[in-house]
Amino acid sequence: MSENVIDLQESNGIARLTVNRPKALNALNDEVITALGKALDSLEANARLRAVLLTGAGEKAFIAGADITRMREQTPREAQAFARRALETIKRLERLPVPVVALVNGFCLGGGCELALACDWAVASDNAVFGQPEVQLGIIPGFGGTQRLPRRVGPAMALDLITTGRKIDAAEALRIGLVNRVMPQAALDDYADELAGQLAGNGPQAVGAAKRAVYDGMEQDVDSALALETNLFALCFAGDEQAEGMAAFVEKRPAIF
Ligand code: CO8
Repeated sequence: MSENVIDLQESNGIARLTVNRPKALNALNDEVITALGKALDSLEANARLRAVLLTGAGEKAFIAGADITRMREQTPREAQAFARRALETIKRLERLPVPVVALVNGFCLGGGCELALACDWAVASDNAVFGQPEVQLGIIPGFGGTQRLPRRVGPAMALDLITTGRKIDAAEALRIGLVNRVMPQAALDDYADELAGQLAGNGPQAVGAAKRAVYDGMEQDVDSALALETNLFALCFAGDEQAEGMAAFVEKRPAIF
């Protein structure tokens, strides 16, 4: 197994995960999913972690999908095992208690788009291209796209993208709410650092609770989800962060979490 199909760097609580197969436009295969799982072992054990940036190596692609040359040979059972393993790993990324930002620096197709959908934030370069082209290959999204895409952009637009397989540019991705921000490719890294710094400066317990309220809440009926929010809101008052955040406001100084 190639050791560096995922590159993980961390500085001041901000981790940067880079899928590193630029010759194959960072296509996802078993090795990448395994390496992503190992990187997640390290991130989950990191008490200093405040934010994660996920991107693809090179200037051309974020991730151009699952590796078609591998999938081509798969039996139904192998495809099911691959999809299950990838889904479990992607869910771990989504469930990290810190914000995860997809830095979409080019092609973001198929499984790549599905990985970006599991991130809390998506920031795209203006040359990014998005799509779920699976039906053009005779398959459907298998890394969560049929579920996360409609939750992100609504069922009508999700079905538009999934049943045509058409590609959209960054401007359209922004308009439909698939991404949060678009900027020139040369500005992407600076913006990512600024955003990660901003996210990392907020109360980490509060940010983690906010993620739980949103994701767990979306899986429940509204009354149960609102009760969950109330419980998590109340829990914020049991820790140190609320005291520091509110003291800082009253004392007219930045909060230090
Ligand atoms: N898988 C494997 N290799 C790829 C992939 C991919 N998804 N995408 C690009 N590559 C490779 C190309 O084969 C090429 O390799 P080589 O130089 O050896 O020929 C290299 O990357 C560069 O690509 P291109 O020469 O094609 O570059 P272009 O600029 O001409 O085109 C595109 C770029 C438009 C991105 C084009 O490469 C493309 O269409 N790629 C495929 C995109 C796609 O269909 N993605 C969806 C895949 S299906 C999927 O993701 C399903 C997820 C769920 C799986 C469930 C588990 C079973």
